[in-house]
Amino acid sequence: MPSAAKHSGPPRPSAARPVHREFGLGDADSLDVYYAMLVSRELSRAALKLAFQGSIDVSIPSDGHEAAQIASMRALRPTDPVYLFYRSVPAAYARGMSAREIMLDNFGRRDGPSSGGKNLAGHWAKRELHLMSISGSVATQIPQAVGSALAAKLRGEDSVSVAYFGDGGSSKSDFHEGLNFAAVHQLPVVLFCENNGVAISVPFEKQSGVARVADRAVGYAVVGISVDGADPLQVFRVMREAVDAARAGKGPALIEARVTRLGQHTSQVGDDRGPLDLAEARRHDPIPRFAHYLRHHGVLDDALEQSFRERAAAEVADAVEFARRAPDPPVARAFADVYA
Ligand SMILES: Cc1ncc(C[n+]2csc(CCOP(=O)(O)OP(=O)(O)O)c2C)c(N)n1
Repeated sequence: MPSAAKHSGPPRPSAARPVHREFGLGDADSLDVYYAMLVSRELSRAALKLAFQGSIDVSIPSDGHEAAQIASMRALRPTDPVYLFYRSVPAAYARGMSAREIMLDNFGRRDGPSSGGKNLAGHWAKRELHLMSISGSVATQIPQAVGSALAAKLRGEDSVSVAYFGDGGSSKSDFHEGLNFAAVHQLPVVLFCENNGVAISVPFEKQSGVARVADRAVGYAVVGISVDGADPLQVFRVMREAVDAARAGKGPALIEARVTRLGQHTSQVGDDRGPLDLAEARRHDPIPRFAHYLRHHGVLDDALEQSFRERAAAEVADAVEFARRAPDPPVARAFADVYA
């Protein structure tokens, strides 16, 4: 198993060998991942600014979580059912939600795919992309993903369901019940925990008797893997193994991607980690790390980096202006799609 989940010490050096090809990601795939990381960071920063300006209600920064989400999504088929959580903009973008759609949801507009502007932003969903509708109650998406895996097994389909959640979510009964049920019935589901070491402000040590989320897998007799979530290549490798095994009928897996939350919890909840901790945290930023790796192996150079950054900024600026001008949901539809 990889070493300590602690967010301290220098970042690991880039792999000496170009492992991305070995892991099944070509040069173009790796650049796609890198570009999606850049757009996600721009989306996160733009949404935070819009929230501070009062243009949108809330934003949930994903800075630091990009590599874990984008690389893990790439290990799935486009039809595998995915249950995201509020910090999942990079995963939603990787699955195919456009920057414009994400901004429509941030602004609560009529054409936002998640809820047509009727839910709070952060409940990322789009039926056509098999991104399932989720609830704001932490970890409730876990038993839902497990249930959809049971449905797939009963129907003889070969899909793999995935639930994304945080370390705080792994303290909920939903996690334990879901994992146990998945293990008992050997269901094709992967539970993907983004462990950023803190649930709003409660450190993982104060909510867990085990050092790592992945350690909990032993108690349910499922595969548990802890991986450096700032390394998209390692995340892709372990996720693909888990997804392939689940699809082949070998049962569920629990993956813990150790990440650092580089921003605050949400636009509404400030950061109570001290300035020194934040300075240390920034050393684990997945974007410069992956850029360094790609440059080292001749996949990325100055010109490409510059054009990617300009394209990502333009894509997000366009999305903000598009969503700013988009129509609100009509009052007449206030009670449409609502259970009586
Ligand atoms: C059942 C429930 N309890 C409390 C909350 C309030 N809440 C929202 S986010 C959050 C923190 C969850 O932390 P974690 O799962 O580690 O994810 P992170 O925000 O760190 O990505 C809490 C407690 C909630 N939404 N649902």
